[in-house]
Amino acid sequence: MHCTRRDFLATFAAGLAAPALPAAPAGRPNILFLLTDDQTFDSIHALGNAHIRTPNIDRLVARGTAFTNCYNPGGWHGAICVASRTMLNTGRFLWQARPLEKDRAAIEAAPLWPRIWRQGGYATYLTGKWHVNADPKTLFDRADHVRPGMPPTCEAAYLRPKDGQPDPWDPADTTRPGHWTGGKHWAAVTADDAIAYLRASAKTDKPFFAYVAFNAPHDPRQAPAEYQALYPPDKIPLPDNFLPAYPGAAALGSPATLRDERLAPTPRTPRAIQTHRSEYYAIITYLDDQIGRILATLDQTGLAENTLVALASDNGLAVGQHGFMGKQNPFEHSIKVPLVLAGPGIPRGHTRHALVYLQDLRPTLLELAGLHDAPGTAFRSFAPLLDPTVPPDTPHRTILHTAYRTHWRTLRQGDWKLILTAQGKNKPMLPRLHNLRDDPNERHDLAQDPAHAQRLASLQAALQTEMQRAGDPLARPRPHVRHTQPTRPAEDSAARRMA
Ligand SMILES: [Ca+2]
Repeated sequence: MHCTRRDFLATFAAGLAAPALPAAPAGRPNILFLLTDDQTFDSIHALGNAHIRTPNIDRLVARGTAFTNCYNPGGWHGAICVASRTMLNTGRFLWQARPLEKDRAAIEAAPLWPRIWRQGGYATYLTGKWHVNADPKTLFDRADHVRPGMPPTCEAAYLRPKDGQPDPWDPADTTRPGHWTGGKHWAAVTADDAIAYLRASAKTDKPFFAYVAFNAPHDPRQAPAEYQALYPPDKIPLPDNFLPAYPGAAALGSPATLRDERLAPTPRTPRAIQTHRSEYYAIITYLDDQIGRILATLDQTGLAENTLVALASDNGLAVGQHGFMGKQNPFEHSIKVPLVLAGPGIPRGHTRHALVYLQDLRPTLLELAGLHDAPGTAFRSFAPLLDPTVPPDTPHRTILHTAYRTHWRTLRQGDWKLILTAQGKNKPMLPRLHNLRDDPNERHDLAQDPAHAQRLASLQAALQTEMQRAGDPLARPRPHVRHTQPTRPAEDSAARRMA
């Protein structure tokens, strides 16, 4: 029987009005949240990358709904993961989440995501990367193999390969640190943990929220030799936005000395980029197999029919596009992530192009489970878009902006994308303008084209408004705005503090 999301919610909606429930009624969905690290949106075969093999994620896409325009709002330092995961787990937008990173008491007082699930009657579980300044052992009912921001690495993994020289790094060498630390690849450990948890949970009636956070495919990009053999570097196509170096990389806050950028020598060479992309694809295929083992366990245990699966990543990655290796730049490859939902009530084989923030997933999953996010959250549920009768072009956010330190801001509206780059104190930010429909790889800057002058001005004004609403420290003060438009209290007070 086909079951829409509304039908599904109706089956367990009774009795959910109270904010804290002693026990979840039978029939509420389990939540399996699969979070990967540094996986760009264009890394899934079924979603358009013909060169990569992801058969298990492809099956998830086929039985679910994929969101093709999912963005992380940005970061306040090079570790974009921290910003992304702090926002997801606190429900606060970038500039309100930033002070929490160093303030354990403040973050513990925030409406943390796992705590909301627990209060809603869910068993809560974490395995893998956390990277949020709050104690996961007290936040989750159970936490296994809690991992740091990245696996231990070593200098041999950097500034390689160099043309004309032997490569000092072998991604399949299990005696190296990185994901091999401890003897078993960390992605396999995470999957083993998740599988054991699912098997145990299948024997209980309590619904669960399992936060399964792989360190893969974050560097060092390692995978067993048979996965590496799938991707001979000389067969990997160079991206068409390949550049030996990005002019103005330092102004964007991504100089060649930044940790992520040091992974390959500058200027980038085709061989270096083909090698890194080969290793990136190999670890993603290995990750895909681990995800496949977890999804098979859902089927074997009978949990699949009542478990909502969400797959996403914390941020994207350049791996040789626009001259960058890392994720601290404003281009789509680095700010846009995959997002797939599947399970009871989720339309099969659907694709949504609406603009969403990754962290909109937080209230969405809560809503799908009949729970409410904390008042004042900066993020908004896109659950209404999981109704197949809602027209395909229905928007979620008509406008979406992202930011990185004082270096750059982006705005997306329809097919258009504005990038502003800082040029130094008291100097206006330099614009770039792209039409993503005609130019998805952001190669043709239209900012100086007089034909687009009016559009450029309008997007710049819209970005300024978004920055003001978000409490962005670079936003110009907004006169009389409180009399002309409603703002959320948290944003408003944050804006005053920043001013
Ligand atoms: Ca990351």
